[in-house]
Amino acid sequence: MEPHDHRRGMTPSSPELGHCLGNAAPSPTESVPCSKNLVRFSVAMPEDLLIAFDDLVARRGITNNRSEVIRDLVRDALVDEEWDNPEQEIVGTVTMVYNHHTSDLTETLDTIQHSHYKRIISSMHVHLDAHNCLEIIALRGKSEDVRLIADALLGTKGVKHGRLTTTTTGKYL
Ligand code: NI
Repeated sequence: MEPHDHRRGMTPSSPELGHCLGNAAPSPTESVPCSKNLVRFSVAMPEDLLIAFDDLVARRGITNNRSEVIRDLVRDALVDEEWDNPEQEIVGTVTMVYNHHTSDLTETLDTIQHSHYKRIISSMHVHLDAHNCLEIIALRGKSEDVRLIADALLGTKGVKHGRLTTTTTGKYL
């Protein structure tokens, strides 16, 4: 697979990127890796959308500011894009809760996991009480494979609640 570069060939001198701030140390409110150049650009949006955005920034706490929240949103979009490519190597976690007394359930979940041991890189089992179990499974592989494994686990009869959390290897962020 082609290594993909989300910067799409733009360099800090590209006019689209505006003024490059160089490697100056970030301000206390800017949590940006020092190894990456910061570039300023202006954004136009409807006023009511900006008001709603600022409310979102405020809800994220005092360490956040517009720039940090925009960076997070862009990274979220890029991770979603990685997942949209079935061939892309991604990372995800499956979280599920089930009653281990349910007939065949534990065995079925175990069989699925053994069938995909190369893609399941870690798992944690928590006995929540006398009946309920919490299982957290970390997966790494092509997004289509990870989705299939997650669907098989979460679709197993008797799983009370479960969710696939989609994240990234971090290589392209
Ligand atoms: Ni248990």
